[in-house]
Amino acid sequence: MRHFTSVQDLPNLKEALSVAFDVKKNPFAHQHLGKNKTMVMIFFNSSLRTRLSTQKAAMNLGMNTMVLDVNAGAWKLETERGVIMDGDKPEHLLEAIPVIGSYADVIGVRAFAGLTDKKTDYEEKIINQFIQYSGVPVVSMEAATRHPLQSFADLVTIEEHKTKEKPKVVLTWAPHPRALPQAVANSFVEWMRETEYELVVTHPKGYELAPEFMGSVIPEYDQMKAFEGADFIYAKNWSAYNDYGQILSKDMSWCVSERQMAVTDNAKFMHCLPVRRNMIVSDEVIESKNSIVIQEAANRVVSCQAVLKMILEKI
Ligand code: AN0
Ligand code: CP
Repeated sequence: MRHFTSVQDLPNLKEALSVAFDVKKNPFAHQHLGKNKTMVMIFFNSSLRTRLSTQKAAMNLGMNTMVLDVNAGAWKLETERGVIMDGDKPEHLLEAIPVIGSYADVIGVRAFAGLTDKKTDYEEKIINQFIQYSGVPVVSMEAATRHPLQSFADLVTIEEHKTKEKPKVVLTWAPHPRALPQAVANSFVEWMRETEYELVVTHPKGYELAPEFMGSVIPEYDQMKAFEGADFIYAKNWSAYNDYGQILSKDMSWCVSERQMAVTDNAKFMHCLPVRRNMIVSDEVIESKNSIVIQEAANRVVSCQAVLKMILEKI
């Protein structure tokens, strides 16, 4: 594997899972792979988990790490070609990328959807330019349409906690005060569709995800019905795809509480974090013994280490 931006980049999902369980058991067994190799992490957006877990994964593999927050201390970057650069952005991405590439053996990039222009976001312009111009392997740390390191960690977490071979996994929309990208939800659906699990997606009308992610999955608009007999509840807010980037509902009845959890089959509760309590999920549910959000976040090291290991083996 050279770049990692989606589940499709993995040579094989089952093998990737076994690499993940192996690095979880033996985190320091492959330090020779990263010796004298440098991971540069570029953040266009904030992060707690991705920032720390990616660094930790790289360090476990013996790599050195460097982190750059583009919006805190670096030159502001112009991303459009052809612009007369007489504004507030002194540097162009087209110089910045190869320069960063010259310092790095692997680059991690976080560049969220702008949520103003669907075409620009869904073409994955920023991360694709890193792939095209950096000369080194590129790992998505959440791009415009996907968050594959998160989905991989989610899959590892479900594999660890499932009590049935084919658990019922429910992705539910929940309200949020700000417009958020569809990336986590898109990616979760994309990864779950690669498994044998029963996947149900529930959201208010208008929040349909892009058809290329949903495939043959039909949304269930009745949240209570979707939750019936579920083994895993995966909550997430996203803004509308069709009315691109819009907030169409703040219906608080979609906030995951004991009322909905009661109709599940003792389901585990998951969320990628950061989560707004009592918007997305009630205090009671996130604090309950069925909440596995911390284990899920811990597995971010595991998914990233598996990905970096597979990349380093090919450098
Ligand atoms: C981001 C999102 O929804 O894409 C990152 C989640 C991992 N969340 C927020 O901006 C709150
Ligand atoms: N889940 C996740 O990616 O968290 P951060 O935004 O804090 O990195």
